[in-house]
Amino acid sequence: GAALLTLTAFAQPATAADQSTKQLADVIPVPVQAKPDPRADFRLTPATVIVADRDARQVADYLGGLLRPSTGYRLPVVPFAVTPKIELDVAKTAKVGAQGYQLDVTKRGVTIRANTTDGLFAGVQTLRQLLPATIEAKTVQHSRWVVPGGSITDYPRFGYRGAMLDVARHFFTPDQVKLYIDQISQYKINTLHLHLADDQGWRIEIKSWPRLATYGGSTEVGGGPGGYYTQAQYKDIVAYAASRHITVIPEIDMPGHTNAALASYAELNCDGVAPPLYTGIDVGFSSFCVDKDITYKFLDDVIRELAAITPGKYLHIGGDEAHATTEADYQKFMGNVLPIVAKYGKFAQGWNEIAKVNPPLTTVPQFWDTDGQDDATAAAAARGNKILMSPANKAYLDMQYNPDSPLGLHWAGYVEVQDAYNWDPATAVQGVSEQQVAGVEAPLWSETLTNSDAIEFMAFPRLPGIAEIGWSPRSTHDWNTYRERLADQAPRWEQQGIDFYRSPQVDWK
Ligand code: TNX
Repeated sequence: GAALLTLTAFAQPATAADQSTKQLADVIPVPVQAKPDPRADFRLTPATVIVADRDARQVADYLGGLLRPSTGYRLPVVPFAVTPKIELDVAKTAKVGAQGYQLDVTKRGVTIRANTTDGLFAGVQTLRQLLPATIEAKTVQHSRWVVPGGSITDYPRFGYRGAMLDVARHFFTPDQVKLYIDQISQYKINTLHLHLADDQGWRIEIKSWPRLATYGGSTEVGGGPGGYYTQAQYKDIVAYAASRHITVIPEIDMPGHTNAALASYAELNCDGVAPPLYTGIDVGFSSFCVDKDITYKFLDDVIRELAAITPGKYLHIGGDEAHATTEADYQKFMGNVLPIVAKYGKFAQGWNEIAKVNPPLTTVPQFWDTDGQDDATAAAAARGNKILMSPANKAYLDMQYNPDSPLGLHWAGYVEVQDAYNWDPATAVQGVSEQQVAGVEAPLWSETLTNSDAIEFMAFPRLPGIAEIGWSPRSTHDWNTYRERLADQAPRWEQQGIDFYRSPQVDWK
């Protein structure tokens, strides 16, 4: 992206080609309803102000931060309505619910109204995509900043639209996590699930068990130096995510995927012997000692400390691939741990294996299978648990696109851009219907990924497809129109420096 950024920065003043060629619905995720009014285009000029009262101030500042570098305009945030304006208004807004927004574009300005600041933020992401791609540049551009006229009414199909980042197999720094937060938030992703502990690394400071981070976090897949977040750094990531209207859900995987913890404290092992740190990519060989009291004292401490620094309602306790734990032990273990989560005021999320233990109805099993079928998940849905959809052969961003992809795994198959888009959460799992679905999540496991370029290459362009499935109405689902809107994102990603995969399935702009 850097080379192109320079080119664009010195490009000639705007030609007709970059004037208001945008259509009002030319957005990902595609809005619920868009009524274009071609006589009502709005042109952003040096005179434009951002109108926002106290409630809308944070989103207004964020919007100003997006628009100022490339326009070079002052775009002051003012508390009174003057024109030309972009007005952000938290006010009772019919039809759009807690996360939606109403966006109106006239010659005199743009108004975004929402019931909540989350809704305003979503509306700002839409406005951003309605401007020319050069709006994403980091230096002043000579573009005509035209927003197509008309009205959008928009709200999500599912309340939960997530991305997961595995910081355990390879560690990613707070800045790398923040960059990903910025990238995913443009597609109205509202949850970041951080996979904080696995066999290869423990990535969060726990003050009562300090060796988890200092020793258990000291390496990663391939034997590199690893790393961990101090609680202060974690809180800073959580706050940064909140500023992008994203809730962080931290995961400590258990009872399997626990070698890093077992290596850090010998007393957590049934035989009292700490195994060595692990830097390979096998799964299913480790387990907490289900019959030892210290296991639950330990988990009480971990969950207490993690709950205290996590404002969101959910803690993810993993539960997947516990091949080194017997079925009876798994039941006993989860029977002991789920009440600890509740004791610290949180609800549990877990991989779909957790459905086997008849968890409280507030527990959210996350479906990750590939065959669209799991009796325990269907039974949990029938009891009233909401199910989160991450079918690995559709939603796993760490799957290779094709056999030649330089990064990724393929145990769930190859997942091209069209595969990641062409599925429906309401029919993805037998016995789980639309009303029983919490939403969608795109997990990015990091066995083969070591830096932000790698994250970007795997997430883009598949993540926007998952985001659209989670947000846009079922009736809008259409690969042919989607792939055209997706092609339009490419110049934005180039401006943003996103190193995306140029799938041959899309005619990139
Ligand atoms: C399966 S998905 C796992 C992870 C791996 C991933 C790689 C799941 C719940 N467990 O431990 O990282 O496959 O794709």
